[in-house]
Amino acid sequence: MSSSRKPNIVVLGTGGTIAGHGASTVNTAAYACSVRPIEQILIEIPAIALIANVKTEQVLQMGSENFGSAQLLMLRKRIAALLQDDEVDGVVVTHGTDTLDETAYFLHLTLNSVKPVVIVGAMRPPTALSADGPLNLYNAMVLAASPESQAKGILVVANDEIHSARDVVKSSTFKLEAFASPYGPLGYVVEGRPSFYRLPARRHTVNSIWSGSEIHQLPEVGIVYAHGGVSPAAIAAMARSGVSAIIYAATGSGNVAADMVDALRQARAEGIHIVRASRTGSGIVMRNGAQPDDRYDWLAVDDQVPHKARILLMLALTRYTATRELQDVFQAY
Ligand code: DAS
Repeated sequence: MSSSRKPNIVVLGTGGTIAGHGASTVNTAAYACSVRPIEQILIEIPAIALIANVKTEQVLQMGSENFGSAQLLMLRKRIAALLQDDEVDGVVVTHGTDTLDETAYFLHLTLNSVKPVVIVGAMRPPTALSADGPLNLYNAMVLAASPESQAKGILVVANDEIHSARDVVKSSTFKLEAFASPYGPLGYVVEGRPSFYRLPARRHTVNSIWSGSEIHQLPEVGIVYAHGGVSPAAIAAMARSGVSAIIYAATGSGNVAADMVDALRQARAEGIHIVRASRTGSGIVMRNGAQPDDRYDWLAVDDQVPHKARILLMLALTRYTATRELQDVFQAY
């Protein structure tokens, strides 16, 4: 891209609160989601035309709580095709916030390009007082248009902060600062200028083993959430549902109640991979720490939260079946 021309950015609209509509300006919880077309959302932010040439595509119009493997694979395919086009300098995806962190991580692990890809949503619909969508989207465009964003993996921008797709998690039901990373944001966007202070250390995009391959289908991986008095029946039911792996969102550092150990070992004996994760939301679950993973042939999640570990494991299972190789994936990505 020559410095004299504005970058060409493609914005893919998928729905969510950023495309919502409330009956009144005080509706910040009860409003219609996924109704405003992406073209209209952009028209209402004229400052964007000053920083980029914009094309839009309405690829979906639905709440991200409905996203599954089909939507992830479709988005990856479309974005990959756009990134191959020499005329496209970057891509922005507007997305519901509920599973935005999962989609962002999936793309972070599977896109084969150094061009900026930014995922953005909003916690309030555009009709609400102090709506956050317009500035979030403007900041996403700034990032996608900036050469500084290249080769940093998929970025999520929210509430002025730039997050790595690997680390970011939606961590509030309503606050504007709903997106957080356990190690902090990579940087900020302020008044149309991105400032980066950190880089993701783990493998992504062009250095990820999945970025070069076609992926047509993802295996089923389920999550079982631990609690006091949790029933082993939850594991048995999940195992019967036909999953290839179960992520057990265990208590604390990956502790497994005595009752549950047998059920998880039984599932493993039936060929289902078992991953010990934690429901705490941050920190490491160490292999052979709270449980003898080597003896049970289980996996330990390292530091990923259960719902993002699920994305990583679905991809890992497209390549590997051996416990050792799957464990290496958790340590590398
Ligand atoms: N329904 C939610 C979603 O699409 C709303 C949101 O965008 O926050 O994820």
